[in-house]
Parts: sequence; structure tokens; C-alpha cells
Amino acid sequence: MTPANKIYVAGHRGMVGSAIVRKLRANGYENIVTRTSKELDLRDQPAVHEFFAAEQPEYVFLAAAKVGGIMANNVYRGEFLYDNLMIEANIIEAARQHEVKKLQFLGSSCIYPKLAPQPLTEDALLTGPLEPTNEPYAIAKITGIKLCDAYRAQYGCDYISVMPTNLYGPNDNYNLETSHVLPALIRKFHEAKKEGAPEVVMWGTGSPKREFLHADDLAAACVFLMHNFSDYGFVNVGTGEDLSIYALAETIKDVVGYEGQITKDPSKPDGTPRKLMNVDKLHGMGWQHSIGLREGIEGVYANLDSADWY
Ligand code: GFB
Repeated sequence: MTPANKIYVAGHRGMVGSAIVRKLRANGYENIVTRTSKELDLRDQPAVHEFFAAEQPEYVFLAAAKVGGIMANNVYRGEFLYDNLMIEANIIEAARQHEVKKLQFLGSSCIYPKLAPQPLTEDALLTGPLEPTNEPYAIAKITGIKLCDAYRAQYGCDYISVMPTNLYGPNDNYNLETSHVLPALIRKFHEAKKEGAPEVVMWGTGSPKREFLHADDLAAACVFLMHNFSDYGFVNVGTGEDLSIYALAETIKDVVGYEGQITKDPSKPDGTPRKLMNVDKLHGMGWQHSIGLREGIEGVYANLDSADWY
């Protein structure tokens, strides 16, 4: 991949896709093709094939997906399975037909079995039952990995997969029903501080552990892997460090400067007890993250425009 190549970033308005576009531009790549979901519905097979025929991209980052936090995954189960299957299958098959040189598929750490040994190594895939709250999303993402592997085996396509841990960063979703925990808690603490509210409600017990990676670090890893990985399977991308949801809440509370209480809502699901990535494979290739969690949260909070929340 060189700056002369035409690169399609699918999902460029999302947190991951926008970070990949920023990283590519910073590295001197200007020949980037994008479409909003209004301009191109990636679930529409003929439309996707028309787009590939017209634009003929040479490299593809497949960062488009229907995503959300634990509640959105659990409530919109049909959409999370159908939309993600269609998006992946349409892009991967169109890439094959239009002879894309290399494609990178973005997955998620929820592909691993709920009770897989921690930290999660790449070979734990399909060794046990999935976490029920996000099983449809995980099945779609596992299918994406298997499509890339099957196309490599049958057609010789250079399609690779990358599995990020839980992410945060610019262009995150702050809707309290559908977001992930980190942006949700930033918003809750910010609003509680502004309104002088005595407490902030944290869903679940606070004891599940999660690992968080800044989207800019992920984007750097994605570009690195486009250059340095061409094989079956996939590469975990994370920090190799996790913390409890309660500890995360305390960190965000401190960054925001809120002085009230944190209370628990055990009627909300905890989800997977822990999903810490083993990042030995990535480190062995020579890449490490650079943005620490507190520093990353401070950066996101300092640049927030809360008008975007509503
Ligand atoms: O980030 P989150 O929604 O997704 O929730 P998952 C992580 C943990 O934070 C759960 C707790 O234990 C939540 O109960 N939590 C506490 C909260 N307060 C809140 C809150 O205000 N909002 C939210 N959303 N959570 C998703 C998967 O799982 O992670 C997806 O469903 C995907 O498939 C994604 O893999 C990365 O980490 O549990």
C-alpha cells in the first residue's frame, strides 16, 4: 500500500473509520474513497457492486458495522446479525470480483467464548459458548473472519482480520441507551456535575473487567497490519491491561471533577466477566499502543462538544 493507491475506508464517519482516515492522511495517503450510509447502503448488494465497479479501490479497510454497547447488542439482536452479515459479505465479495489487492476486516473481542482463559489468545476462537448479550454481533464478526480465511484459501485473496478490544475516542456514540460504557459514563458524570446531582448510576455490579484502547492507537495498528500481516486467522489489538468497571467509573469521575456518589444498578446486565486481550502476537510483530487510559480519557473529555450528544 503506497500513497498512490486508491483506498476505500468503509465506515469513515464512525469512530474507527474516521480514526483510520485521520491516520492515513497523516501518513500522506490522499487517494481515499468514502461514502456515507445515505449515499451507499452497504446492505444493498447491487449498490455495493456498482460502487466497486465505478471506483475500483485497490485497498479496503472494512470498518463499517452496526455497533453498540451491551444493551443495544441485546435489544437489536436481529439488526446486529443481519446488518453486519450483509455489510461484510457484500464488501468482501465485491472486493474479490473487482480484484482489490488487500482487504482488512475489523472485528471485536466479543468473538471469544464467554469463559475463555484470560488473557485471550487468538487460538481461543470457537472453543466454547459465546456471551449471550452479544451473541448475534459475535456470530456476524466470526463469519467475517471466516469469509476472509475462506477467500484466501479458495481464491488466494489477501484478506486479513484484526480484532480490537473495547475502544473509545473521537466520534464515539454518547446515546445513553445504545453507547458503550466509557462514553456513557463521561456523559453521566459531566451532566451530574453540571446539574449538581448527588449520584451517578453505573449499570450492573461494577465488577466486570474491561480493556480500553484509544481509536487513534487502533488506527495506527490497522495501518501497521495492512503493511505487515498477510495470513489466515487474525491479530488481537489491545493494551494488554484491564480494570474493573467500578475503577473505570472512579477514573472518569476524577477526570470530570464530579464529587457525588457512584451507585450501582444491578438490574442491568454485567455481560462477560472479563475480556483481556493477549497481545503477544502484535507485540512480536513490533507494534505497541502509545495512549494511556487516563491520558486518553482526558483528551476525549477536553475535546468534547456536548451539543453532539442530543
Ligand atoms: O461497554 P459495554 O456496553 O459493553 O459495557 P461490553 C461494559 C460494562 O460496563 C458492562 C457496564 O458490565 C455494563 O453493565 N456499564 C456500567 C455500562 N455503566 C454503564 C453504562 O452507563 N452504559 C453501558 N453501556 N455500560 C460490548 C458488546 O460489550 O462491547 C459488543 O456488547 C462489543 O458486542 C463491545 O464487543 C466492544 O463490553 O459488555
